[in-house]
Amino acid sequence: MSTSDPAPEQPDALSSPGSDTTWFVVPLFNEGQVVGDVIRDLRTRYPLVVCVDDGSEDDSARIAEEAGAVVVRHPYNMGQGAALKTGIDYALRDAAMRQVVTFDSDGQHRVDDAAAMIATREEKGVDIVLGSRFLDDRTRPGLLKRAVLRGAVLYTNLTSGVKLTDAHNGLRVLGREACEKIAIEQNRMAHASEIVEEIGRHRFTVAEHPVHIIYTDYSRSKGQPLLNSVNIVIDMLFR
Ligand SMILES: Nc1nc2c(ncn2[C@@H]2O[C@H](COP(=O)(O)OP(=O)(O)O)[C@@H](O)[C@H]2O)c(=O)[nH]1
Ligand SMILES: [Mg+2]
Repeated sequence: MSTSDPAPEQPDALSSPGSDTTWFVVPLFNEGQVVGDVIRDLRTRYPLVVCVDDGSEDDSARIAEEAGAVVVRHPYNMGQGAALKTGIDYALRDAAMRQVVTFDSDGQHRVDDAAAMIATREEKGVDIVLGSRFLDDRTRPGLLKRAVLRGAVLYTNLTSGVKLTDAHNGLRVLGREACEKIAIEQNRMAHASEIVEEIGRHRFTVAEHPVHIIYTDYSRSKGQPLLNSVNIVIDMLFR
């Protein structure tokens, strides 16, 4: 940021319960069009935000930084799984951190849902709260995407022993112990199934929480192509 730019507005750190002990980990790859609004919106309630920029070719990193996030940069594109690992490791360096929220940078996640999930973790006393777009009817993914996501859930429920309704939802709240123990080795999109398998392996307690994933023309044009589910299966089989 140049010295002539105004200092970023300081959000009220007490505005949401847990805001001083919760780090938002935000994977970032070529989202310059939207990431500034996403980070500003988030930081009105949760000031601790780390974006992991993963070799973006646009000005995503600069925009995220100007919006007030800490930005950690990978030297080249390593994948969303690798970015989450980097962001969680960063958050673990804060001794006061009690939980991490993984939150997308493309505007598909709602801060209200994250806040409700943080409250649920507290109320239920569980290690982890996972977002699910299939617990209510707010999210409309389209028939084919719905079928692929359902297939992913069946597969992950079988391999992990954890019974979920949505296995590939990027909105999660992970308590500190889960952050310390869950090993993410799948650099790319198979990390979502891997996280659920790790939850099963460590026997962490889990609650699901309904979330609204917002599908826009922007998110559809940029998001993971359905064909990528084939790559995910291959990644999982040959790890
Ligand atoms: N760091 C990093 N983030 C990524 C990568 N690919 C996607 N993302 C981010 O991860 C989030 C979800 O990715 P997206 O492609 O929208 O997946 P979808 O919503 O499941 O279709 C978004 O915030 C992206 O910016 C990547 O290779 N590296
Ligand atoms: Mg997306």
